Amino acid sequence: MTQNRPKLLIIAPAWSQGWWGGGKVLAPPLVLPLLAALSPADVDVQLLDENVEAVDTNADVDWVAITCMTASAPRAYAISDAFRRRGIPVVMGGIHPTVLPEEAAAHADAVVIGEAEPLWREVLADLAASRLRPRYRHDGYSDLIGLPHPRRDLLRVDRYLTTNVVQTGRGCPNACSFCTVSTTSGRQYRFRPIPEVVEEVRSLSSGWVGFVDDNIAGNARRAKDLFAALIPLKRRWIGQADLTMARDPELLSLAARSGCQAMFIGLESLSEDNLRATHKVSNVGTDMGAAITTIHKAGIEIIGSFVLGLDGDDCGVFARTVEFAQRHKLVAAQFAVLTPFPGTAMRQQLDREGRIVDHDWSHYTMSNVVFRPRHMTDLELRAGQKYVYGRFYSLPSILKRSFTVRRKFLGRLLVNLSYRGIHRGKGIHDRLPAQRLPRPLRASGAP
Ligand code: B12
Ligand code: SF4
Repeated sequence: MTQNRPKLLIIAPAWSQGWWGGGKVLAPPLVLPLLAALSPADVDVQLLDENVEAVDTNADVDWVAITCMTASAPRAYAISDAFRRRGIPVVMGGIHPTVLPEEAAAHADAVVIGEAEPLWREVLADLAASRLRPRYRHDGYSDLIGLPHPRRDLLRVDRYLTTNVVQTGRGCPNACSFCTVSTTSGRQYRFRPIPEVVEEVRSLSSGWVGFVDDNIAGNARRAKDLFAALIPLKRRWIGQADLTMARDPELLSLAARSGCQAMFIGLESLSEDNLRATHKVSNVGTDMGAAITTIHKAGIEIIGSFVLGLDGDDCGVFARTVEFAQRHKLVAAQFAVLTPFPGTAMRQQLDREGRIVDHDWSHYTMSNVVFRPRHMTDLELRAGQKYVYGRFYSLPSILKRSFTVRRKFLGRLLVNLSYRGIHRGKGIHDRLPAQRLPRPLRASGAP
């Protein structure tokens, strides 16, 4: 140790695509300022998000901690190896090491399996006493009571569109087969006490707030209490929810009155068979178009998320999906290539069927095809995603969707132009071979 206050560098490694253009990134990974806040005051913490700042593996630090998602795992391992070659101990945690601790252990002095809250101080105490263990695991999940406010002051605030990211709860009772959340965060909602959330939101700098809960409206009673408590704060916010919120007018009204501008909603697939097969229970049997209209009428925009390449999809899925997204005037949309993340039921299924063809985690970005689709080729799936993005974020489509809600025209336009920038500019389709749309897209009637 170089001095009395050990220097801890906490790193979020970059993933291959980056996430936002124009020199700024949408938002920081919440885990960075959260880990800083959980650290004792006698540790000198520095945060580094490689998406906005380069990592210097010769930095003058005593300890390194790295958070890791699947797409950033190879980069995390490379950074870790470089620090460890200098004899600096590295602790690794996050979704990917939690699901694959043995793999991460080959690149770290310690792997934290699961949530940091119950373990982090013990890890740091062991680092200080030079008795780090190779694994730290806490059975169960933290109760989310009394969490410290994340140390947003340690972030490069100038590099983000906002640092106002807040989590009010964790866990999800559903188990969609393509999703990691129920594996890593548990199948029960856990909620922070509402007064603590309100206090944190009140403490934030001006501007909009992003709630990173997987489904902020999943438990209607709690959501109503939360939204009611947020109303006096007069903040504008964006969150994630599911379509079931359309069934509850009171919930919708409270969400809108509390400042909800838009919800990121997993629409996933227009095929009922796909929804059933992937256990997307919140959408099964739902008239998605009607639900979208109801949410829009409450004054809440929808950023839709779709998965392409599910087993029920043929090449007609591309035109159908983008037409639906345009017809229902989604303010923005993400069209992900099905990606079998480790720890998901989808991966187990595709593995059993011998259909996983690419094991390079850096390709697990939802814009590469790493498995063999059932009713199309991998090239068709990649080209199909490119076609969908190109059509949804074409200027005529943007203008058509933006003009619909008069008072929100400018906001819609800006959001769309940013997304257009991401999908056209900075690499999301860089690896797609230049070629014309494949046969089935033409057959599906796509222009
Ligand atoms: C908000 C969010 C985003 C935001 C913000 C991302 C950002 N800058 O952080 C946006 C929309 C930009 C986004 C983008 C993407 N996301 Co995202 N995202 C989320 C979401 C909903 C919440 C993440 C969050 O902030 N959680 C709160 C923090 C506090 O939790 P945490 O990071 O898990 O950390 C806890 C533990 O894991 C652990 N821990 C984590 N790291 C470490 C490190 C150490 C040392 C220790 C001790 C402990 C520890 O302790 C923490 C506290 O308990 C999650 C779903 C989820 N529930 O995790 C998906 C999720 C993480 N995203 C996912 C994906 C795939 C992506 C994209 C690749 C999608 C895409 N193609 O665009 C990109 C990649 C972006 C990137 N690498 O930065 C997947 C990851 C799957 C996987 N196996 O990797 C998830 C799990 C969603 C899912 N349904 O499967 N995402
Ligand atoms: S996709 Fe959404 S509803 Fe399904 S398990 Fe993941 S977080 Fe829950």
